[in-house]
Amino acid sequence: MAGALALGGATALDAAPKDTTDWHALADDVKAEMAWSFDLYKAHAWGKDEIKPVTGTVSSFPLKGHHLGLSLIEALDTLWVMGLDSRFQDGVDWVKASLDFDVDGNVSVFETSIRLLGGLLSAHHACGDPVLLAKAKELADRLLPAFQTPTGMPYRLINLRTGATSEPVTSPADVATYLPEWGTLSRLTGDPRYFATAKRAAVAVFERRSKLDMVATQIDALSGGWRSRRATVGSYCDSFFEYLWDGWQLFGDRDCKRMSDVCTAAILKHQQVWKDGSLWFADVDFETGAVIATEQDELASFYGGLLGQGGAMKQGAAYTESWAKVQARYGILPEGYDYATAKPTQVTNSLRPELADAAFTLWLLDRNPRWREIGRAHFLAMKRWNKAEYGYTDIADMTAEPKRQADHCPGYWWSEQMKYYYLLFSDTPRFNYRDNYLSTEGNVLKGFRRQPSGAGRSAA
Ligand code: DMJ
Repeated sequence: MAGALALGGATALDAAPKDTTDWHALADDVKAEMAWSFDLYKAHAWGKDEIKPVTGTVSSFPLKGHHLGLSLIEALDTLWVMGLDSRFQDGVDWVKASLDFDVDGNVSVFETSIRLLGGLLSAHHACGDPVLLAKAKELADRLLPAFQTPTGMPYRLINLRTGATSEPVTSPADVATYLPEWGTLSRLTGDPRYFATAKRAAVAVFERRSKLDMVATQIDALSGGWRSRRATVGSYCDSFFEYLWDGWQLFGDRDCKRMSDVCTAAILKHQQVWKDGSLWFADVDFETGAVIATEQDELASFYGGLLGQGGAMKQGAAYTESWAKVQARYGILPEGYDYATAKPTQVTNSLRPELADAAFTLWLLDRNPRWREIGRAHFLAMKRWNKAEYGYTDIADMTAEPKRQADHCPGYWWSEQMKYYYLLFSDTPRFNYRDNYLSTEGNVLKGFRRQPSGAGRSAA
């Protein structure tokens, strides 16, 4: 079935046996797993950042040793779109009664924004409660001083209470993954500073691109100088590219569209590698285009969806199929994979959502059933290998037989793949499948439909 869409015409898709999957029953299964996991989180880790699904203990993130209810906040809009309304309300009530950002500790500006700020905004989009918006605004105001640099690019870390900043050496993803959340905040509050700050940071990265129109993984927010030469679509650069497109998709910002087009053209020109019929994107020197590495981050597997959104559907479909082949071979993707040797380079998997993200994004674009199949395989493998006594966990070794579990459930699990699966399979009337926006963290900032519960499904 590989490349069914990309190759066009008569393909393996035509010859495939008729799919008899009951997609809505599969969606109900996803919803049941979400409810089961959330109830365990509530019983053993309520208000904590992360549950450890093997031991039933907890871990904190993004603060060290202090909890902000990360998993609960990340779960909110997923619970809502699944119609798990009483659990959604329990979470909202906790936020209103207990969430306090006045903590003397350092957080990653990027992680805090995509996860907590984005989680609060998507929950607000779901129910309209003004307290959620007020909390989101308070958090953004605590993060804003990080952007006070000569370049407009933020420091990587900020102290939530004092506003003290640290770690000016940062990455394009850390610098420029703000526009959808911060632009939404500007729209909702009428204060233009959030959008302007986020856009200035994104433009600052773009303006420092090389003559090949490429950016690298590390940059100094104070001097604006590059601290690396490696261009990649994986970790450190991934969501920079994503949010350029998203600034256009969500706000119609033409500068964002232009920047996105320029970056995509350079990636397709200098990084595209076809090997044995599969498409990969090499890491290259951002000034010369010379190949530096053939290793791929699993994180890069989201990129097929982004290419499809930007109009490069052939490459987007092919790249997603490349990762789907690895999934078919191992069940669970490795955190690192070398396309030259066709072997994992890192055997862990941090309960990653990226391939499900790409499948859902491509399905929104063309409704090719192939993307549902990839999402189904991702979900069923997760159920088989990642399920533990107290929820879903990372994998320590995906090559071991049976696969060896770690003991950690990242916050994004609650916001990302569980939502992608459900939206991919359910045809829920709570979501507008034609006009919507999901952030890099899977937070829905546009496209929820509030309507009476019990309304039937429709594939609108
Ligand atoms: C998520 O937190 C976001 O998608 C981020 O942009 C990178 N990937 C992680 C999940 O793997």
